Amino acid sequence: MLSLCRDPYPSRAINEHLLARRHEPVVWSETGARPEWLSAEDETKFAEQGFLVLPNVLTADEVAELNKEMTQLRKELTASDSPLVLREQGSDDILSFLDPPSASPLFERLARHPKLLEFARYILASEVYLHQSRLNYRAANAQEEFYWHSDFETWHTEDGMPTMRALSCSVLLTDNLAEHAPKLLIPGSHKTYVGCVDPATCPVTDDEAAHESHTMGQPSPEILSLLTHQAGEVTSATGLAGSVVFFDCNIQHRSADEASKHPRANAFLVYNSVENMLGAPANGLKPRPEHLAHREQTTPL
Ligand code: 6CS
Ligand code: FE
Repeated sequence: MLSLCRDPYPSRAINEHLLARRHEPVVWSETGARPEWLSAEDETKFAEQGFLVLPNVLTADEVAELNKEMTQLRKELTASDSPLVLREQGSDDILSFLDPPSASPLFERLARHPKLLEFARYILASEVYLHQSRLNYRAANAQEEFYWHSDFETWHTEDGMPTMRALSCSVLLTDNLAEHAPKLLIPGSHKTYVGCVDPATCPVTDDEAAHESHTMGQPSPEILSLLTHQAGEVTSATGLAGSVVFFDCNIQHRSADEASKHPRANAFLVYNSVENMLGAPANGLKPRPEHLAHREQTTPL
């Protein structure tokens, strides 16, 4: 008897946007095993909203040390044509540096920060490894290019990540307050999976806000207004340098509309459960390179 292995989270090889119920819990552990520094209220906030801002995870000295390291890395990489360096569109400004732990013992140590690992192991109820990491730097007045999306939609479709058993940590290396054009989020949107049409086959709707440069994995304006209506608001994850913003892998987020006159930087670390190793990408896609989606470097941290 042939069993149809239907993908519960189809995307891009579909001819209209779709909504699917999330099949997995947000918090995989039993509450009893919660780290002593994580309050029941913060756990509930993460489960319900899909994100949590934890202040003062790093000391001012640790932040200063990481900023110094980041400046050094940016200097070394300015002229580099390495695929690990992503540049601003139309300029040479470095936008992101992929896999910073591979180039810097300081960022390698950051990826093993006890609080990050304790949170990830608790929420994902297993040992974890780094699926991807990047050092994001936004120069003052730089316009970001990310329209609404779920990272899980990319990681499931392009990297073959089976289930929603991964989470991201944005370690703020500079203040990230309202005036810094912080990332926007739709609270609660992590509970619904949005399958997106491929704009190449079905042009993105005339929603002028849809940023050209990042077109894959964009929900339709109708679905976005539904999710925003359910949430009651669009919010942003703000915090001072040294804070960590934890995100569920499936929360809808985008970069702010307006640029900021302040530079801002964060280390973005994606922890995946060792029970959720990458399989084949969807739709016959070729696997992305190791520095975007770890298939070999999967030793538990
Ligand atoms: O392609 C990725 O994996 C990345 N893309 C976006 C738009 N967000 C996070 C993720 O690192
Ligand atoms: Fe993203």
